[in-house]
Amino acid sequence: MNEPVIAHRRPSSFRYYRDGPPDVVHLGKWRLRITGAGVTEEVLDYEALKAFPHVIQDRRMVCVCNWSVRHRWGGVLLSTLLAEVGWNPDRSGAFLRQTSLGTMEKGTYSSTVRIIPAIERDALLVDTVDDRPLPLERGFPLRLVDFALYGYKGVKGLTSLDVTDRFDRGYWEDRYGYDKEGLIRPKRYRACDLGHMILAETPGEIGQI
Ligand SMILES: Nc1nc2c(c(=O)[nH]1)N[C@H]1C(S)=C(S)[C@@H](COP(=O)(O)O)O[C@H]1N2
Ligand SMILES: [Mo]
Repeated sequence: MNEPVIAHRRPSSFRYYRDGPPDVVHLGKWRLRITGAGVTEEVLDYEALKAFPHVIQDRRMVCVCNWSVRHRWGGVLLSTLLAEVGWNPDRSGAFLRQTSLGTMEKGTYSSTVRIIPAIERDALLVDTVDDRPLPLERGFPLRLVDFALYGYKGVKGLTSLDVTDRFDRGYWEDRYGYDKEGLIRPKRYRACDLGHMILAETPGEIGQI
């Protein structure tokens, strides 16, 4: 995991380092397409997404480059959306491949997570942060976050979710051999919100701090 050193000083410059936020997203044209093995294909527009129950979660997100931040994240539970498309652990794919809108110049960003643990951990399709719509660079209009996993496992500027039988490698896994699982490791992280280092004592979500 050789991350450039600048990550420790300026986490913001590392938040969109693959594709970059799109210059603009037209909400009227934006769609979330859910497809894949053993689910009913569905294409949701923003209004349809907003019709699902909106939950707020106060949780810490952690980047593999050793910084973290706690926010009030708002959105739709992944379990809600998967129930909507008829995902069933017995006959649907076990993995979820997420793909971003991306940019013309740099292409898209993708990552795949395990569905069952994500559901059990109340993974969230986030559309607000600290009670405001996500800014473009934070992933407007939608991003997935599983808080037990490093940030690179959650795609910002999300436009498609594909249920699959394969645990595909995503951008960073392919390119730099990042761990496909992406489970947060016990060690010290900089808490940007607190302005000091914190110690994660167990693998997975940093819940208490
Ligand atoms: N589309 C897209 N999503 C992405 C990334 C990216 O480069 N492109 N970076 C990931 C990484 S490495 C992290 S740590 C988080 C950063 O989220 P933040 O902007 O809310 O800090 O977004 C993740 N999702
Ligand atoms: Mo990251």
